Amino acid sequence: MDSEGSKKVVFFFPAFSSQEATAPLGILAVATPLLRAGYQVRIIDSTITPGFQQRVLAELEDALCLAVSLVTGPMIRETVQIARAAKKLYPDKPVILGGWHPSLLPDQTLGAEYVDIVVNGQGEEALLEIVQHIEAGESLKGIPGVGFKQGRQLVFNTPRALKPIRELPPKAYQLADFDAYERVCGRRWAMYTSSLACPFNCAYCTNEGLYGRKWNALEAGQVVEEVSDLITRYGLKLLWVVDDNFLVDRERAVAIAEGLVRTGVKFDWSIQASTNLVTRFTVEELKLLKRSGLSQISQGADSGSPKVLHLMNKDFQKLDTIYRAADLLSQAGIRPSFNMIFGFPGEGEAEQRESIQLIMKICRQYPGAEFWTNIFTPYPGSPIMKRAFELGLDVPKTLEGWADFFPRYTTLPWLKGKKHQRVQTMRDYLRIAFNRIPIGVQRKHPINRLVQELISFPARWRLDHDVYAAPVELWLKNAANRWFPPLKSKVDAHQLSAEVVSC
Ligand code: B12
Ligand code: SF4
Repeated sequence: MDSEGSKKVVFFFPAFSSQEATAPLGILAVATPLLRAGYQVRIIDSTITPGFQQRVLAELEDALCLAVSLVTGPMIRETVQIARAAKKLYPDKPVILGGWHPSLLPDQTLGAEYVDIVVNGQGEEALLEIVQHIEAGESLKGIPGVGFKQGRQLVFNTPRALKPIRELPPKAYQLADFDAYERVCGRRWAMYTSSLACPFNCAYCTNEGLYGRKWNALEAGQVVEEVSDLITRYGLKLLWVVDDNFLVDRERAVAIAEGLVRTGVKFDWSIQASTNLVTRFTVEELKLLKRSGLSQISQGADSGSPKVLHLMNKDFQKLDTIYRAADLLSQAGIRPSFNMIFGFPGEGEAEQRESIQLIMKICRQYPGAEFWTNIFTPYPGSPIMKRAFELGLDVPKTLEGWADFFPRYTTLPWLKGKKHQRVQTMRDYLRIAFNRIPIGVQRKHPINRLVQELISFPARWRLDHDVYAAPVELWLKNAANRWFPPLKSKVDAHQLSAEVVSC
């Protein structure tokens, strides 16, 4: 059967190499206008779909097109695999790429021979218009935010103006197979957005490129209504509000907490926010947020060095606010979760020590606090890219090349060999020195847990004294992992050392 008269759109979501599996919000967002316009939508997420390639090809047989959502990094591997297979079997069915990577590098992405169309930025209206034009056999010329091929020529229409979140339709959560995600991840959870953009512009962050800096948000009442409906309808235990900076409007945050407490819905939720905004709240207000279910705030502490924070364009965050945020959140019973970045241009061993000292101090003083570390990865579209190029960074020239970008590119021109090894070893010791709670549930073998507990003491000593030679504890940990693997690892995606995004 061909696609004559078809009203079907097939979405593919490639594995993002993380245990934190749940429904892809980008696809749920762009699916709603299609459903409203009478199109059928199929989502194939490789993380929960055995034999995903055959499934995509089978679904495509009577469909109009294939649409893929991806960010820079390992997701590109399966994107290329599926797009190539689709083009081979159905050369006339357009392959559309949307999401962060195509938005930040539209030219290079469209340059791949197996890509027909790219969407730059918000996709709700753009994709609907594309699909309607494909159905009608019309050219895509003039559809804002869209790049396409005309013969061998790449054509880019004018950019599409950003829509504030209040004007965007709700996400199509009804398409998500939460049972399947729960089987893979071990936890029944979903993502949700209540605001867009962030008023700041950290040098390593790509957000301004896609969403600008004009923070805009849903009214508290709408958030309360949508969230409580989601939790009860799908039996969710956890909601991760993936807003870039949830706490920009203090009164709105308090009103959301009050509203959620009033509904009586019981669930955990977590947010991303910068420490300077956390410290504007009183302990009483934070306790109210806690009563509403807020269990964790993920914050970009990023460095313990004022010099590096300045280089990161983070003067809005003083070191003191990191300590105060840890203190206030601990008093309120909300887990303070911090991200740290090692290897930012300009950081040396002295600054790395400052970061380690910050982590050690906070973790000792506030036992509930946790730190997630990353080695700096320079992403296209972030303000630091210019400096990274000056320092000798070389980036891939093709779409396929970016598949290995993360984590391979954590070996940087200014952080390689022994320097890189040292940072990796420090991070390994930090992982065992203090406990952290990932979203994905992986039940450790009891012996493994005991080993981890025992080696946490020497790990802390090493971090205190800056001694990393002959890392026997790490060998022990690896051996324990090999001999006593996690009790029930159902994770499909290959696990990397990916650690949460910074805010
Ligand atoms: C949730 C999230 C994750 C989750 C994903 C969970 C999941 N099940 O999907 C987890 C924790 C796994 C994760 C991991 C990582 N993430 Co992440 N993540 C996010 C976050 C916070 C929200 C994404 C989201 O769903 N947003 C809500 C949806 C509705 O918005 P959206 O994705 O922008 O979608 C819109 C458009 O992009 C477009 N669109 C999206 N898909 C499609 C598809 C089609 C066909 C079309 C037409 C349009 C379209 O239309 C949508 C609606 O307007 C973003 C930050 C952000 N502000 O978005 C970072 C972000 C996407 N992550 C980022 C990074 C760097 C990572 C990591 C590499 C971090 C790390 N060091 O470990 C890892 C690695 C991922 C991997 N291995 O590939 C970067 C990506 C930069 C880039 N160049 O791609 C971001 C932008 C953070 C940042 N500010 O730098 N991440
Ligand atoms: S890292 Fe966080 S605080 Fe900084 S600009 Fe990006 S979203 Fe905003």
